[in-house]
Amino acid sequence: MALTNDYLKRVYDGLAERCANEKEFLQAVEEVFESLQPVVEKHPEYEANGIMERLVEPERAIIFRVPWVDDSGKVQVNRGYRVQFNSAIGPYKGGLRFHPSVNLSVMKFLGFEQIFKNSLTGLPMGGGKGGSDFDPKGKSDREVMAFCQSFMNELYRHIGPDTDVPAGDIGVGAREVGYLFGQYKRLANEFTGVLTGKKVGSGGSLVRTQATGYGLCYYANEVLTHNGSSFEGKTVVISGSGNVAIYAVEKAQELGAKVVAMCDSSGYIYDPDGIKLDTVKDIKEVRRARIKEYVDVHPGATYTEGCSGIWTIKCDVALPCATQNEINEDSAKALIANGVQLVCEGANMPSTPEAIAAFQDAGVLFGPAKAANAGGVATSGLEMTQNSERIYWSAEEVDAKLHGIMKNIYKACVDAAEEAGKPGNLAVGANVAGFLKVADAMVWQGTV
Ligand code: NDP
Ligand code: 2IT
Repeated sequence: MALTNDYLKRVYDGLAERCANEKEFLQAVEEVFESLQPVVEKHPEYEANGIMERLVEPERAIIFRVPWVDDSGKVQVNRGYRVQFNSAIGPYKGGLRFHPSVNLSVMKFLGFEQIFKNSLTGLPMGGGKGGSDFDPKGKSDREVMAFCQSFMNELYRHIGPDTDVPAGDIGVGAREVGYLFGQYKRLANEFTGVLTGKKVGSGGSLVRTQATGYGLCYYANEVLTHNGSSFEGKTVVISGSGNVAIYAVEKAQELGAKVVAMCDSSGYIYDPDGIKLDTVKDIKEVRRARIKEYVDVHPGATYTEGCSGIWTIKCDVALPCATQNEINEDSAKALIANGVQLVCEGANMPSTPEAIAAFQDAGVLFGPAKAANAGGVATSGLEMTQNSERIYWSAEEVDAKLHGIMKNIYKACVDAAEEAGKPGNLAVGANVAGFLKVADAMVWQGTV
């Protein structure tokens, strides 16, 4: 689909010229704009208020030096980012990513997506994202701590429980959030809910660790059940083997599916008898080792170098949970040829535009990232509520709220898709439903 609406085309073309090098950001904006054409035509007040021009420009983007000393005594320097994209409906909220591929384009695409995702949760959270090109892989705990403390030495002046509340993402888990939180607490002399994903007992919420993966399966389950199907007996492929992937496997198995493959950035494992998650947790969560070690413990499984081959494995349901653009057109075609029924995105923007078009043309059910992986940030929102109230909810309470939120998001997507004249198109539904709330708040607040 191309942009035919004059206003959207003008704003997009201007952005493409100003941000010519930011290809991931432009990809995310184009996908949202394509969905919003009927909405912008129906609501002339959005053009009159310059909503789209303002929406694509972050309210603030901070880039900073992060110097730290490695174990050999050498000074290292990384680049830190925090993109505070939109605060129309609440304080900026979104994760921190530590990965060598991090650059301004990646930060801006993630921050932009976060605006609509957070809006879909129904909780009062604006959109933001941050991170660094620092690679925690292979670093000692002391090096990771030194980096996190230096990162927070700058970040702390830009965040706060009512201003901006970061959390984890790729390369940022409980260990990193702990070092970041400790340094914030020391600098600000405050124990507040300034970060989410904290350790349970130190301000963290039960179920936050599991929330993105569980929420993804709750959403996928809604899609399946509303299409006369379920996870029961389904063969599932889940890419990645990090936080999102591990808890997606756990919930999919609990719902009766057989998960046969997982991967890391080096390669993928295929276990036709079903993945033994305890082994994966031991390799990834306890030992921070490589997924290929799985086959040493389970000789019936195979390991193949390279991760894109995972999409050639026959499955009914595919849950990409690693990174952006991990499913290209060829991978999408391989999945379709093997009879995939549902693709539901755990990672952010894991399918290229060509892959999404291929799924839609083939009638494959498609759950877009903004909706399907919103359970993580939704539970971060629940952590913020618990911190503000200075109480903890039980695991059952948090899980029930998460489940309810994912059901509501599914319904909001279905209703908005219908309203936009694209019944059943959950990608359009997610963009429209997420956008309307933010756009109306921006109109209400005037030109700020
Ligand atoms: P983790 O760091 O825990 O795990 C990331 C996994 O993806 C690892 O297996 C990693 O392999 C793999 N991976 C990362 N980058 C690449 C790459 N460039 N190519 C191939 N494989 C890669 O991160 P999360 O599980 O937290 O995040 C996974 C995805 O889910 C991301 O897109 C993130 O933005 C998204 N997400 C995360 C949420 C959360 O709450 N954590 C919430 C919503 C979305 P390796 O170890 O080899 O690097
Ligand atoms: O992409 C995401 O939604 C996240 N990494 C989680 C953000 C959060 O604030 O919990």
